[in-house]
Amino acid sequence: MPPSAIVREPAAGGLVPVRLGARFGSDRAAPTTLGEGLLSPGRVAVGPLELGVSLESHGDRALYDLAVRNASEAPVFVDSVLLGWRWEGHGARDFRFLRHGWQSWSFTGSQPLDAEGTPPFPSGEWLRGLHHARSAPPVDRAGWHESELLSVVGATPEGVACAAGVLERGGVFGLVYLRPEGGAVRIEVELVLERTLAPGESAELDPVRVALGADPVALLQQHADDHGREAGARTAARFQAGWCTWYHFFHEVDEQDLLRNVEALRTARTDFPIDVVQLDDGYQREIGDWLETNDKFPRGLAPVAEAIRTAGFHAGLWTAPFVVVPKSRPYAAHPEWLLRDPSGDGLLRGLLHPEWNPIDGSVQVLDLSRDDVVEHLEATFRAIHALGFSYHKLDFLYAAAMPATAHDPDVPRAVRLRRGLEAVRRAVGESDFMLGCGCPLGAAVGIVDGMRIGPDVAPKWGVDAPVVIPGIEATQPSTRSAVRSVLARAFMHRRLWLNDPDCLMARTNDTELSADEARTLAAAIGGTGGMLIFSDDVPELTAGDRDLVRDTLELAREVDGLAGGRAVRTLGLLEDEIPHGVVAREGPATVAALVNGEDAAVKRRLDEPAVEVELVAHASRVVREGMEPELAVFCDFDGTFLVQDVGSTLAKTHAADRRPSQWERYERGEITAWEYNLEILDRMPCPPEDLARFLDGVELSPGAPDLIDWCTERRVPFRILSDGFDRNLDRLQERFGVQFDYDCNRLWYEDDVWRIAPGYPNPACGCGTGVCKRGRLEDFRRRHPGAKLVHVGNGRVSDLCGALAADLVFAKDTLATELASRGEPFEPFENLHDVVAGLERFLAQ
Ligand code: 9PG
Repeated sequence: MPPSAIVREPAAGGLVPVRLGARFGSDRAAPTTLGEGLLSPGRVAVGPLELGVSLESHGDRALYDLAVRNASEAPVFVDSVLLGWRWEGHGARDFRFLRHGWQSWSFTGSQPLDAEGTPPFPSGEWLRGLHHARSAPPVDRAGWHESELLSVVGATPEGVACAAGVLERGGVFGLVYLRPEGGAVRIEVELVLERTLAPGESAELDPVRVALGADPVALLQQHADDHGREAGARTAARFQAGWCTWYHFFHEVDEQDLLRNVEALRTARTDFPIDVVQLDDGYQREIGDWLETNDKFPRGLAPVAEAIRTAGFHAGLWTAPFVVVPKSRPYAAHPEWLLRDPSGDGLLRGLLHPEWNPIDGSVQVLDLSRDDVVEHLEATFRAIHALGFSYHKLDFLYAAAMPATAHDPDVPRAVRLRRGLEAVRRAVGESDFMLGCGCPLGAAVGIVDGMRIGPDVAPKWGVDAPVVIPGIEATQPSTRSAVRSVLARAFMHRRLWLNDPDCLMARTNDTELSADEARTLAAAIGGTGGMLIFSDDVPELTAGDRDLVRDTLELAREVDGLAGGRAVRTLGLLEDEIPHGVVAREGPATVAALVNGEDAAVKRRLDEPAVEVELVAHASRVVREGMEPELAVFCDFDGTFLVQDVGSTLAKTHAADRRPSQWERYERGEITAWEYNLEILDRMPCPPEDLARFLDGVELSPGAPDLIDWCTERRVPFRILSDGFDRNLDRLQERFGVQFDYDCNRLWYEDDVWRIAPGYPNPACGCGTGVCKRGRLEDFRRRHPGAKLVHVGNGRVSDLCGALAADLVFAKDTLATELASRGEPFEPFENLHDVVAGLERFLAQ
């Protein structure tokens, strides 16, 4: 093993430092020089610069912290800093590497590490700049392979691999260059800064990480673990299930299409247990005018958000916040807000989009180095949030970071993008869900909750030859390309954010996808455990299509539940351009999706459980083992999981006048439990601070966390069923530091009053509540017929129908009295410690 290696691993050899370098020039416009020094810790002089290198070595991995200082008497433009190693001592000769793309849609898949390097881009610098941090590679990179943000390179039969990358957080763009050199591999990481430093001025750079090991996928997972931790990744959002307008209606979407689907989703809640309804491109007056609608949405956005929310969903809105077209208001009012092209002669074109700009297709880009632009963005998103949208799909984000002439040239491109994302976050608050799309990945870590990790899906497998654009075919909408990136980037899920694999299209009508292809998309989405958003015209779905949506939702949720969503491993990552699938394991549970992205039949195998399947072209197979629960616990919230009853206490304090008479009406059977809720709580004017204060005073029932732990340890599904409200449950989970799945009603604050919507009403049941607990138990039983269902509750209103549908009931208070008077069996309990003890006894029988 090489003695001077900074990272070593018994089988995988060592990484020997080769060079430290910087590209610099006298100013931004001047040609750059590549200066070199030794890659060693300390202060290293490179031309007029002093590079500060600190190295933390941990055996098989190392972290570099870097700073660059202008040690000269004149300003220096720093284009980039680079670090290089030679990977040797592993005995392998034939390598493949992961070419990882710059932004969501850019090509990500494995390729052979041949001697030619990345082929020259065939379609010009501007187009290359849409998918690469650099619109042209430096000439000395000829013969090198290029990957963005990170890469892993490995040799399969030898089982050796090396990962390298930048732990970006919006300071620089990281690039990884690789090339074979005899039996060794040269690996260089380059940090693109593009900033002028005054004499004596210094800049800190995002950290660089390198690691060696036997398994390329494990290396990527550890790399992303460290990246997420260093950059404060937001990985804790609940599983996102939703519906989106785009992949059925595209630009043609109108208010009626949306409302029809909201209604269909509301009435089919049990078939499609989703939370988010997201309106995509097509509603806005012009690109850039996000608060005004076109004539397909004649009433504006407010009624749309209202309709989505009263149907019980979170309202989601698509925007492309950093781009504008000439007909938009910001463009007309503030030409100075726009980025100019790199030469400074004309405006920068962020993309060509004839649907957005029928005149010449050109779309311009806001200059986020300007404070007034940042303020404009913040105001826009404050208004979107105030309209009631709490899920934000932020699209075409790369445009903000394209090479351009900006108002402040020394705000690096990654920082421009970061400033824009931060403005949106400030505006929408901590609890709204931000989804990055068309986004350079590293710069968004720590700000977005979700990230599109592949190109657009399409209702067809490949890209039709006449529309192929040379150099970016792999980024153009196609299900094949989406599947490739979704499988290859699976390791990022819940390490950097929640992965958004793009939408499921389950329809068998109105699509060019074969049944196998639609199922392969579903297997890739479900098997990787990312977000599940489907995009079909709901009333048009056949029973079989609906089953595919439901099954995929279930699969994705299950996989996301394994090892905190971090159990997924890509299969065959470095073997073919399209990986062979994914597998997720925890304890006795295994979920795998075996995928054939090729155009001919292949065999795919799994070791544990031993499975070998022959898959025809574009087909897939989902394998589930050890996933069937034997037991599932459904627990009421108010008065059961919680000591207090939030709803009835609020009613007592804030609707004291109306409460007795409405309760009498309920007792006489004139109104249902949900109608009682509407009478008492809907439009209640209690200030949010009062509600927050009240929630600060409630307590968990003794044993509540133990019950959750007991279930988690035994992989027993645990679910809160509550006729209370999501907002309160969310707040209390945060306050108590506990996490659980729940089905409940919706609550939001709008125009100074509280509004409510039912979660899972069931007119077929006599309970009349917003969440029919019997309905939830029966739905679970249909899908898991072998499981024993446990219900824990205290009330005779919402808990009774659930208790009657369960195999084992823990009851207290009025539920116990009611069951006793009916002669129904139950176990009495005082607190949730008793329930844990009772469950132990039940299992021991
Ligand atoms: C709405 C769509 C959907 C989709 C996004 C994004 O290069 N292009 O011209 C290009 C057009 C559309 C596109 C990606 C690239 O899709 O990913 O989900 O929201 O915008 O216009």
